[in-house]
Amino acid sequence: MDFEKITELVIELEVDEIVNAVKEALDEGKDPFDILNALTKGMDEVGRRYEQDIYYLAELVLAGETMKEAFNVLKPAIAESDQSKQKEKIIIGTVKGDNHDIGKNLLGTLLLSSGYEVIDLGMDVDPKDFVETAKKTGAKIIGLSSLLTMTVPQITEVDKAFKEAGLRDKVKLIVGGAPLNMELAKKLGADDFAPDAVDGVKHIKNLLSAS
Ligand code: B1M
Repeated sequence: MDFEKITELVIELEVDEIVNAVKEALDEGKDPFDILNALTKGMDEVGRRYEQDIYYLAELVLAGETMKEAFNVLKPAIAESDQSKQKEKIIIGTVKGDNHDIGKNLLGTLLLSSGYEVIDLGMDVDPKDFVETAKKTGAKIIGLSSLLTMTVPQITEVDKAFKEAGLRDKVKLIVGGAPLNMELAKKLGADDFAPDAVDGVKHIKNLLSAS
C-alpha cells in the first residue's frame, strides 16, 4: 500500500476502503507517522476543494468520517510506538459551538504517542467541563481547538471559567486552529498557541517543563 494511494482514498472520500488501506500499510510495516502524514495531506486537498466549490458540506462530512475511521485503526499502532513512560495528563477539547475535531484528534493521537495521558472531552465543550475535569484529574494543561472565527471568543470564556474557579494559576491554556495566531491567542486569554499538532506537542512539553 503506497502513501499516495492513502492520500487519494481520503480525497475520494472512501470511508470503507480507508480502513483496509491503513491496516494493509501497517501490516507491511509502514511507520504509523508516515501514514498519518499521508492522511493529513488528503485532508488538506479536501479543504482546498471545499474552498474552490468543488466539494460541498456533504463531502466535508464524509471526509471527517474517513479521517476518523483511519485514526481508529492507527491509534493503537501509534500508542505502541510510545517510548517514554511519563504519564502527565492533558485535557483536550474543541470549544463550545464548534464541531470540528480532526485537528484536535490529531493532537490527541500525537500526545498519546509521546506518552501523555489524554483526556479528550470531544467537541462543543462547555467551559465549565474543562474546569470540572481539571479539578477531578489535576491536569495542568488544557488544549483547546477552535476552527471557526465565530467560536474563537470561547477561549476567553474558558479563561474566565478557570479564573472564577480560582484555578487559573494552576493550569496553562494552549490553543490551536486556523483563525488563531499567537497574538490573538494571548489577547483572548490563552498562555500559548501552536500552528499545528506537531508543534502543539512541543509547546505542551515546554509548558510542562516550565511549570
Ligand atoms: Co468546516 N469550516 N464548517 N466542517 N471545515 C472550515 C474550518 C472552514 C475554514 C471552511 C471554509 O470556509 N474555507 C470554515 C471556517 C471559516 C471560519 O470561521 N474562519 C468552516 C465552516 C464555515 C463550517 C460550517 C459553518 C459550514 C456550514 O455549516 N455552512 C460548519 C460549522 C459547524 C460547527 O462547527 N458548528 C462546518 C462543518 C464542517 C464539518 C462538520 C462538515 C467538517 C468537520 C468534521 C470534523 O471535524 N469531524 C468540516 C471540515 C472537514 C472543514 C475543513 C474542510 C477541514 C478542517 C480539518 O479537519 N482540517 C475546513 C477547511 C480547511 O481547513 N481548509 C473547514 C484538517 C485538520 C488536520 O486541520 O483542524 O485545522 P485543523 O487542525 C490543524 C491546525 O489548525 C492545528 O493542528 C492541525 C494540523 O496539525 N490545530 C491545533 C488544531 N487544533 C489545535 C490545537 C492545538 C494545537 C494545534 O493545541 C491545543
